Amino acid sequence: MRELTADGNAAAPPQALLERLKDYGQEYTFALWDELSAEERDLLVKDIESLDLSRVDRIIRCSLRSQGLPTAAIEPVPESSVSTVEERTLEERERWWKMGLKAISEGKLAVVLLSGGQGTRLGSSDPKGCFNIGLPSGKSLFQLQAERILCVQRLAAQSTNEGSGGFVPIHWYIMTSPFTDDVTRKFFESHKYFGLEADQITFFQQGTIPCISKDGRFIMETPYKVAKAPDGNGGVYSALKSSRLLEDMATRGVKYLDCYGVDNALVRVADPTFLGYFIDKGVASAAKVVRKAYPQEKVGVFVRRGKGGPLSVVEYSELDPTLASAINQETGRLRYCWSNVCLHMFTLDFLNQVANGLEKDSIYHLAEKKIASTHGYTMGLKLEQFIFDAFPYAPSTALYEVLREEEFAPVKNANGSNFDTPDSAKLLVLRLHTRWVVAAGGFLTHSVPLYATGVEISPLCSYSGENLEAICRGRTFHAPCEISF
Ligand code: UD2
Repeated sequence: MRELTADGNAAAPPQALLERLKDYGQEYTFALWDELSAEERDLLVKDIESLDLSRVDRIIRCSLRSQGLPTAAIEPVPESSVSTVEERTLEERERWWKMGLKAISEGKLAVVLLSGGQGTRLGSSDPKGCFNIGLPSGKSLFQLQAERILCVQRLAAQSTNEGSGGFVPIHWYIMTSPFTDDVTRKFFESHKYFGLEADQITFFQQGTIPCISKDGRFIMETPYKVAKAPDGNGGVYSALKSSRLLEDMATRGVKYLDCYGVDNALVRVADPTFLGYFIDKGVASAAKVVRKAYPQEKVGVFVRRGKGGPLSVVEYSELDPTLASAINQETGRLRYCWSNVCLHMFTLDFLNQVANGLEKDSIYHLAEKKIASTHGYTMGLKLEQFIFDAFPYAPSTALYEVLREEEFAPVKNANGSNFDTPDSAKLLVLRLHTRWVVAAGGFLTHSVPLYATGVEISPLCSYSGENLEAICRGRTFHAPCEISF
């Protein structure tokens, strides 16, 4: 049924908008115009007008064109670029810990949480941070991370002005996407920000970008709405810029940003030792790395692009399988063994450079995904920037090895999958905390966590196993339990 305008003519699509769509080969988004009601036509026009068509077109063209082009030759990261656990001295660890706590007590550190991803692989419609991995405390990933911030704030206050009680809140910038924003804000509100001050948390949304077919045409989610997806965790740079939060950080006196992914049950948020190392090295960017466990592990690997080139990361979805399995004949280890685990540190100065520079780099990563469309689910492409796309712009990047059993417990797939599940993450947390209890002179009624449970230590008690003697020495703990103040 064609809608007619007041003067009896069939309401045609706005000509100027249609012409612009034709300039970009996207005019067929109006193909079903005649079948739309007046309200749906209005929604479609508003949806198309919300797009920065020239920017989106440039990104689509550059990204499709770069497909299959030979990438610069890659080489393994020189071992000299990595601070390994083995070579780190107790003196260094203690010095960096103190340096980090001092900088935190001066308000120089803020935290950026990347939490815009959809928990599709986890099988949960809620944001991943809301997920309860089944610890005795039942705490969500958001709560564990909030309490680690509370613990570091207290340690920082104690380290500088003994007993004066005052602490400097660590500002927590939480990036969401349209898919996670509302539920995330409500989750924090309903949990009273897990003991943090509401005004030390700033939520901001990353951008979205149309999903496309292989020939670059917008996929329509409904006859009057273009299918869109979050623009990748690298969307953090343009989101910080467009929300003017880089200025907000400067106003707060922030110099360093600890930037991490939400789906890691062992993440050491605002890690004082990592911060002290970062300050000591005087670099613009740094990343924690773990040794890759096996060739197909779903982690990016750090590489050097070309002789003496900058450090960058090749994502697991883009690494040639033969390179992933290549062995260093001298060491017997994987040639590409230093894994990216989405634990980054940047100076604010560098973030400003990237936020203004990366925008020109319109090559986005393409991921083939099932896209909800007017024809049911259709195979299409999502366009994403990755947070580690910034590393090649850094004048210097330092890599800081950490042990996966202490700091990397990914929560990616639903229980029942072979790896990176809530159960595997829970076990990693319980095994680590069991070691902490024993090291502090405590006893357990079982030596290793039973499959279902074990002994958990609240982040409010201990950040990385310190200060547990008074609580644990000589005591026996029975699983399941959470050791808290
Ligand atoms: C990420 C890393 C990978 C490795 C792995 C380890 C990237 C691009 N890849 O792979 O190298 O470190 O984690 O677990 O970092 N996110 C957003 N917005 C988005 C997409 C993701 O905020 O548009 C967040 C997401 O909420 C999570 C993090 O980024 O906190 C990584 O999630 P992912 O699922 O995109 O990356 P993954 O697990 O494939």
